Amino acid sequence: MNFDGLIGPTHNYSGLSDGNIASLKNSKQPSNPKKAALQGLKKMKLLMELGFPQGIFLPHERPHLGFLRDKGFKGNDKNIIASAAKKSRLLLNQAYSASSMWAANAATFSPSVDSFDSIAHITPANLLSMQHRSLETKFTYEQLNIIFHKSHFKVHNAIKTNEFLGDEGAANHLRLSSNHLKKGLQIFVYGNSTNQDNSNIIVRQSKGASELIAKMHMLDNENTFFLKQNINSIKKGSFHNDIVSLATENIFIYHEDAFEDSKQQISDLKTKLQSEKEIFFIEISNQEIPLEILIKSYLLNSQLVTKKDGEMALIMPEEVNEYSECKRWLEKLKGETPIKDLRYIDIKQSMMNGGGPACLRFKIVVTEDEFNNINSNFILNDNLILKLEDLIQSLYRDSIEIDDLEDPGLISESFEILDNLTQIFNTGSIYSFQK
Ligand code: SUG
Repeated sequence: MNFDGLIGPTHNYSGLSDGNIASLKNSKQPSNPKKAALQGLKKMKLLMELGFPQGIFLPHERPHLGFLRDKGFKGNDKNIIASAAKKSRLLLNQAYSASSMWAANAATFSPSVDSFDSIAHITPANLLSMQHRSLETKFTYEQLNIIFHKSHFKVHNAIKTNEFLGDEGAANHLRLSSNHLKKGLQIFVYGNSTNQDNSNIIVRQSKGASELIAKMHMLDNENTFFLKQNINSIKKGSFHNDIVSLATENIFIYHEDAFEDSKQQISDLKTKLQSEKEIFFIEISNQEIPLEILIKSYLLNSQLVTKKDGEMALIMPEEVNEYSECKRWLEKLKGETPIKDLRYIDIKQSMMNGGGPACLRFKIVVTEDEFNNINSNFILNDNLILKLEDLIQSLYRDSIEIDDLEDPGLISESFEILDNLTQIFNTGSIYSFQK
């Protein structure tokens, strides 16, 4: 099942992510938080229609006034925003980012079947490479603990070492198995040993962090693989691996330029696989789809799911339709694999910040017993959808320009929405403004 991040009321475009083409290109465009949240919900509804249980994460508290206080801004909430607006627009924008919507970066998940202790492990991402994203870690940890019961899930602390070991969660983590609940090969995709190795390119995932996670998650060496990204592909805009490769069960699709020394690494990876079922290794060549087009279209930032009848569905952003190379390749894919059901969805508001369908979700693999130990308040049903749609329609703004972040009214508006959400989800007081 998947958990999607409900898009928060301060969704905006402030160009905070170096190396993320869409974030920089759309910087300072007006955003539409109402539309964004409804688009996100519509994607969740589609998954439910396809027969999957759908979880949801609450948005994080924004503006993050604690962050601005730590940076030295003083006074009441309005004073803090006013002085940040005067002294550092960057800090103000960071404090207002709704980036927790991209749940693929919330954490790394390992299913219980893969771990020595037969417990499902979850480690929140530290997101060290981007200041605005690093603000997510603390609340993610708290929220994961509210959702996943201790009896069946181990929620770890995020990686924190003296070295700069960046971790971006599931966006750089793949798993291959003959079937979700069978033991699988976990693939940790990394950019470099530390994030500082390449002075002018931001490499978000470090090998060191991935290794620590594999250890904390009690994974078997035999069923773990560390796969190095191709630095040129990062340079061209693949800031997370989930833009140039994807895996679900026995399907692994990747671009020929996604990984360094690809032929060798893929061959090493194959020797580690002990699956009784055929594993499809589908490499996209530059001739089929040039890397630049793959990155622009977000074709592989899609959700690949196995439906009850065994057929697989691929849920892609509408933007894929703009590229004939992608359409041609998809027809071939349909002919050669169990992927038969192709869906296109409109999540333009998220796409404009570099977030496709796969970025918006945190994928987990659970047994029935584990599923029953997930806080059911965070699992969507028709009634909850209606309540959320109603709240979004009535209280979310339909436009935020970058200067609106100075508007003192946005603080109370945002907190009112979050307060309503805690009532809908029955969580009690979880945000700092409520304590
Ligand atoms: O971290 N964008 C996010 C997009 C995350 C996409 N996630 C995955 N590929 N899994 C990021 O770069 C933009 C924020 C801004 O510019 O306002 C932003 O944070």
